[in-house]
Amino acid sequence: EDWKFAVEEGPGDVQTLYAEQFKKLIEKRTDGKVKVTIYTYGQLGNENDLTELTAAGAVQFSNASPGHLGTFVPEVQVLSLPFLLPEADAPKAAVLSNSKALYGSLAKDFAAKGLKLFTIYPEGEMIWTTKKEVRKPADLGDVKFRVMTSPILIEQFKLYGANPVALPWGEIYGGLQMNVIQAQVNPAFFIESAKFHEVTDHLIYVGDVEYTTTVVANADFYAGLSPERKKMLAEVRDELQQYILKTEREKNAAAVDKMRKDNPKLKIVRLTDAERDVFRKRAEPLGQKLVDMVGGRTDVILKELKADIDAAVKTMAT
Ligand code: 6CS
Repeated sequence: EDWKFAVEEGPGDVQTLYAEQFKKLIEKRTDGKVKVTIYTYGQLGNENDLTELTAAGAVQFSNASPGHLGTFVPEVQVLSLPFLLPEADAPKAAVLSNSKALYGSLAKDFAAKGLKLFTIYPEGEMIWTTKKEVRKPADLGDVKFRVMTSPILIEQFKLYGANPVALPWGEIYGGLQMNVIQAQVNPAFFIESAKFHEVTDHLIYVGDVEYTTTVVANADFYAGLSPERKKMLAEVRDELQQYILKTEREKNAAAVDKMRKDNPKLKIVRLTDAERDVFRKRAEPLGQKLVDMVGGRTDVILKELKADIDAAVKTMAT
């Protein structure tokens, strides 16, 4: 048996490291009966192409980050809302790994599109890279800001005062270089590996949102697996949640050090609490906007997710 696993990132990136560890564990546990082949970004298409290929059964597993998947499973955009997920690592990981709102309610919307929601994990704090210092919405007035392709991100950055443009990530470097866009947002490891710090010179830490990704399987493929295979996959999934958290943290920390060395002119800005609160206020209407845009069960999922978040924060604070 051959399982294809397509990721949205390049060699050495977080999603690729996850897929490589997945391959290792699956091949070992099946004594090589299952062979996993990994496809990195661009080999089979861009982010949105990968989701279509998985839903169609041409690949068995892929990463489908909420930042792009909103064009296909609109309800997943609840995960893109800023100032929502817990900030502390433990409750954040707990929600992403186990939330009923996500694996019960939201998973149904995945299933309706032919996708089995396999797991969700964080890839790091989103950091803006810009060509000038940005501390407040007025600084963004003349900034064409690249965002991922989910529609809610356009709304978010409009509320923030920018001029957002949705693009696949393969177009970011050239766009920044040609000054077609002046800013983009991604976790540190990705900024470093895609070299966006060569074509922007400010790293702005806003502290508004975590980059999350989902791993999906083709729904029919998954439904057709034996109970033993499903059990194995569940165990591998749990093992990998720990692995990827550690990996993601290490990679993000190392990337900031490397970027500082590569570009001594790089200016690192962390918004103060007061500056951050201005963006938080701006983002307040976003949840309702999403509910209005998507409809369906989005309001229910969002309410349930907020309850799961509150519960995780409470339990883990004690
Ligand atoms: O900015 C993007 O579109 C890409 N960023 C990351 C961290 N992973 C893949 C995604 O497509």
